[in-house]
Amino acid sequence: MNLPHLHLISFAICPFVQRSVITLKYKKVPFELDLINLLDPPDWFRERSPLGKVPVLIVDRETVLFESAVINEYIDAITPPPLMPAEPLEQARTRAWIEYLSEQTLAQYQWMTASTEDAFELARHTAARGLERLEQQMTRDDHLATPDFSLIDAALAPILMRYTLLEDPDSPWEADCFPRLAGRWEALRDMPAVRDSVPTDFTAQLADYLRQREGFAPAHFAAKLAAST
Ligand SMILES: N[C@@H](CCC(=O)N[C@@H](CS)C(=O)NCC(=O)O)C(=O)O
Repeated sequence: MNLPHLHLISFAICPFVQRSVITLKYKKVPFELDLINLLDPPDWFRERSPLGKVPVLIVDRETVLFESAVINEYIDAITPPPLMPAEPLEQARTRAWIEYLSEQTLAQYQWMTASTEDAFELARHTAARGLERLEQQMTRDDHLATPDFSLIDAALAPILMRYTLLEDPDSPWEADCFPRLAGRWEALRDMPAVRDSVPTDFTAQLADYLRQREGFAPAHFAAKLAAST
C-alpha cells in the first residue's frame, strides 16, 4: 500500500482533531502530528487553514484538507478496512449522524465552558436532550448500534471520553440513564485507537485550558480535574 505523507495539525484537547487521530490509529496509518496553540496560531496555519480551525490534514506536504468528517472519510477511502458503508443511503445516514455528533460536541463544550450558573444549567439541558435523542436512536436503529467500529464511533468517543472524565452531579451524562451509550463507551474506551488518541497528560491539559478561561464552569471543572491528576 503506497500511502501519501499525512501531516495532521492539532490542538491537544480538540475533540474534532481526536476524531481524526482515532481513525488514523485505527487504520494503523503513519502520520506526523503537529500541535499548535489555537490562542496564538502561527502565520503558516492562518494561511493554510481556510476556516482557521483544526484539524487540518496536509497530504503529501501540499494539499490541505479541513473539516474532521471530510478528513476521516478521506483516510477511510485510502486505507482498509472500509468504515463507511457501501450503500448510498447508509453513507448519507452516517454523514447525518456524524453531523449530529458535531452538535453534541459543541453542546458539551458550551456546558464545560459556561460563564454563568444560568448558562451552565441551560447548556446541561441542551446537552442532555441531545444525549437522550441519541440513546433513543441507538435503541431502534441497527445502523447506530452496530457492534463494528464505525466513523460514527470515531465522532462519539471524544464526547463520551470527556463526559466520563468530567463526571459531575450536574452533568448531562449519567451512565445509568444512557445504557446504550454507556455500553458503547465500554466497548470503545479500551480500544488502543481510542485510548491513545489523546496525549498521556490529557486531563492536566484540559484542566490547564479551563483554568485559562474565566467563569462558572471552567473554574468548577479546572479545580475538579486538577484534584484528580
Ligand atoms: N467543524 C469542524 C470543527 C473544528 C473546530 O471547531 N475546531 C476548533 C478546536 S476544537 C477550532 O479550531 N477552533 C478555532 C476557532 O474556531 O477559531 C471540524 O469538524 O473539523
